[in-house]
Amino acid sequence: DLRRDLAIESVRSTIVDVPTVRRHKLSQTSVTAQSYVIVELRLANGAVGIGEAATLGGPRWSEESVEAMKANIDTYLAPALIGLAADRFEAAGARMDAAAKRNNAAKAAIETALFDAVGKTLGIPAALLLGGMVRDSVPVLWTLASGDPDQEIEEAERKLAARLHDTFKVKIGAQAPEADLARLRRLAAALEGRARLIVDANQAWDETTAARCLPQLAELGIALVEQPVPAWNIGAMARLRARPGTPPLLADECVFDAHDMLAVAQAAAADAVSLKLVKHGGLLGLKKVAAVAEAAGIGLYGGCLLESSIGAAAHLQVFSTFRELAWGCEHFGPQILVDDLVEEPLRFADFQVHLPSRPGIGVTLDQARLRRYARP
Ligand code: MUC
Ligand code: MG
Repeated sequence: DLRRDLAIESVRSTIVDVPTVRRHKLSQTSVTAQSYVIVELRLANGAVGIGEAATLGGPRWSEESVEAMKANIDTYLAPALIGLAADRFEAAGARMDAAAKRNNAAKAAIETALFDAVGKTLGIPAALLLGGMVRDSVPVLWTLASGDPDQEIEEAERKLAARLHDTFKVKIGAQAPEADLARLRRLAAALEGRARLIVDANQAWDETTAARCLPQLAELGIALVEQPVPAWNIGAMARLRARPGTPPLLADECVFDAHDMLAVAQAAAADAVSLKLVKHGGLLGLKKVAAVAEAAGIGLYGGCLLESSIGAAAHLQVFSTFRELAWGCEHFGPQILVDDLVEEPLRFADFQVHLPSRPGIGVTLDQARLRRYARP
């Protein structure tokens, strides 16, 4: 019977390092390769589901590293699931939470593999297990993060000409605010009337610096400012947001679980929230955070941690189910890697990334590429 066939038989985790096409610089780190844990989860019926946990520069963006994730998946999370029916998604979440605190990216990779395996078994996209699709493509931005404005303008021009991206997120905070403002002035002037700009400071500023710089960003036409102050400082986000001349604020590192989202909503500390599997612990956790945001009138933004087509496809499955996704998404990750990990990469066209139509999360792991990028 189906229940017995769906029993989780084994979980395999592999660390991979995939080089990026250029250096990607954030306030707290800089990378030339992306490291992921790829999960392959096998059911008794032979179906294999896949999932991905992304990091950015080791345990610097958040506390999880690929090495820690692999250890915790192999030692604690996978053993807690063996024998459970793969379609008991909430029960699997409860078992994983009992086996390990937080470890949200590791849990998300496993839960993604559950949705993929069950979707493949039933011959349906994972989105149908999450409420069903409202859309089959999502507007997708590109991130400018070399730190060199000449290179960034040239890169943006190429993306615009290819009709791939017309919104750009600029990573700021790695240098003095005045240097970033000068850089943004150049980008805004070069792209005026043709592209929309947002910025992400990755917690780099204190409240005083943010109070000084935010009105200048608004004057430059910056449409959204992501996590200008440290994640713990929700009070500062709320006070900044209440000041006249502050552009809309996007919560990123300050919202991991639904309780964080509730605190941000109660403090009126954000206009939008960046939704990411690595933060919310899985597709169901991501939907719960989104529901709290929706209840508070906070807009949804489809966030990323530079995932490959595996992680991006998983995000698209859940993003496709939202009635409103006001700010589109940023799943440009597959395009910044020198190579992808799947047989058919996601399709980027007309400023959108398209939901794959195959069962599960919709992509197939390329075993040869997995071996090529696997850490020895
Ligand atoms: C972040 O903080 O948003 C997403 C895109 C990017 O360039 O960095 C990441 C993480
Ligand atoms: Mg961010």
